[in-house]
Amino acid sequence: MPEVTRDLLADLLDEIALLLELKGENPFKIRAYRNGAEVVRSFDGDIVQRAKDDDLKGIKGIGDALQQKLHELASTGLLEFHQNLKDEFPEGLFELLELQGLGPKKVKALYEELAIASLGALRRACEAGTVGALAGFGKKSEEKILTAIDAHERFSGRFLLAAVAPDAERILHLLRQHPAVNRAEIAGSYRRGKETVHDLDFLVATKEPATLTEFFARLEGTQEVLAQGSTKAAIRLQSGLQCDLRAISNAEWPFALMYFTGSKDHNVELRSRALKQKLTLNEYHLAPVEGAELEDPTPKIKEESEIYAEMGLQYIEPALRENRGEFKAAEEGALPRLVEQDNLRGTFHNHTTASDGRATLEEMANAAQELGLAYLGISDHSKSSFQANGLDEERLLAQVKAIRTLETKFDDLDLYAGNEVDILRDGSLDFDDGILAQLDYVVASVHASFGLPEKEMTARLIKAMENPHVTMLGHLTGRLLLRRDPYLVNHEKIIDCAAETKTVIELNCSGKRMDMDWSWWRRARDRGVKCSINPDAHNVEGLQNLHFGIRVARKGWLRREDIVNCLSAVEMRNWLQTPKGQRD
Ligand code: DGT
Ligand code: CA
Ligand code: CA
Ligand code: ZN
Repeated sequence: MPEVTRDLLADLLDEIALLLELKGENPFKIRAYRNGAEVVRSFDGDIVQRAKDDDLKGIKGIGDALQQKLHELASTGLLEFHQNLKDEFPEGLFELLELQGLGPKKVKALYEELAIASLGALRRACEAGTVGALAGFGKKSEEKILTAIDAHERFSGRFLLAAVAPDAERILHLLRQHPAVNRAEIAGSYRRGKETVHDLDFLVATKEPATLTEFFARLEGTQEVLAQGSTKAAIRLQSGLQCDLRAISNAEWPFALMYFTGSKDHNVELRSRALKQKLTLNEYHLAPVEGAELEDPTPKIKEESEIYAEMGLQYIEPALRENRGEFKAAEEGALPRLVEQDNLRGTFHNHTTASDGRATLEEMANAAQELGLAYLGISDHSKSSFQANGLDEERLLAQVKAIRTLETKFDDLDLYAGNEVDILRDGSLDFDDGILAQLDYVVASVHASFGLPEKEMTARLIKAMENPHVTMLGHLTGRLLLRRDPYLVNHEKIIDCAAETKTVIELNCSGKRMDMDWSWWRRARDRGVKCSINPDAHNVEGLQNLHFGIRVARKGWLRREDIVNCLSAVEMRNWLQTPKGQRD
């Protein structure tokens, strides 16, 4: 039985709503399930236990039918109603629902009119023009569907760092607790802090490799054992994520850790540097090439860092191992001292129930304090983001007042009143300067008109950055990882303008964004642009994403001094009070 969690209950209700929509059921019934999912997600209390105990009476938004289903699901891990509903449709239909822009109504039409129930069939039908001929579709939506299928193929099989982290750390912990394990680590893209990963690469040093592959194949949460041998195993988790295990000896540990951490490009360069020193380097050892006479014998290597030392290099942190200049810097002793988790003092860009957040101002402030932050900025949406319940002038000013009042109740947490103000199509802002001047800071973001050509989009952002009240640029490209491509912007020009206007660029570390991308930060840093690591939190848990933000900042070569929210509380107050153009 899968572990029953709040998310599982809520997701299942959402899935039922979707299935009912596919069936063409009555909209009220569908809405009841959607609402129910929302109630479960935000319920203040142990909803799972109450569902198990069949104690859901009187919870607003959960009627009799839902109570009974939640109880069945929570107590057995399964729901017959859901299973039966699902069995009415072919499996491939659910893949179609994952396509961007293709809702249940359209999927239903494609299935009923054209018997399309797989991505392949849909692609062929679009290419043959049969979809465009269908009522409610047309040439344009046919093209859109093809683009969505392309995107789906490009993204499929990858997972968000933030989404895999709980499983990753859980399994790592179990491996480390195993009595036969000397060392365990997750190598690969996860260790390098990539924002998405294809699979997880576990390594253990042990004298009993077969015991460990056996143990690994039996881990809880495993859906399928893909391979199990004497030193290697691979499993697929219920989430679909593949996990590999390699069991090696203590002596091989540093070499295997280096090799399987990658990246491949980094390994290739490292190995070719070894060869120039008449050494062979692979996942097992560092040794003289055959027949080579070396002046100094290669010492016994126990740690990964000693491999780099032996090659005359500074230790290269996993985050930097992408062969993007780290070797040259390591050779010159010029690697940056990367920012660390506990350097972070506060954060901006967080939402509350005033717009589309799920936690109140008080709840967010309490959570920030519990996390040990010294300051918290609140920036709800502005009025043009009506889909997100954006604030108008009046509500915004009332919120500022509420923030000022609440602030007096905290001794060791500074609250800052900001706004995530929409950058309108022409680059003007959603509030006039008189309003913006009353805020402590402003995050400016694009939430509409994504389709502008690069030149116009860049000019639009530049115009916003030139406003003296705009403290920082929010989620630069609007990308949603694995779902929506970035809109077109000229990063070089934006970075130059940020440097000139002293506009901070946000590293939006919401798990699905990680925007601006890590690959641009080194350039920004070298131009003197500052970064603000912001979780774009829409609930209390969202603040936890700051951890991932630090990992990605490290990947972007950022140091503590490059990140404004590493400033102390006092420094931050001064910084915000300094006119934008005079900040350093
Ligand atoms: P991923 O899984 O796509 O997110 O990215 P990685 O980097 O985790 O890639 P993965 O799991 O295929 O392999 C883990 C590491 O193993 C990779 O970063 C470097 C090393 N590796 C794999 N294949 C090769 C190879 O053909 N040559 C070299 N030099 N290294 C390899
Ligand atoms: Ca991997
Ligand atoms: Ca792998
Ligand atoms: Zn936003």
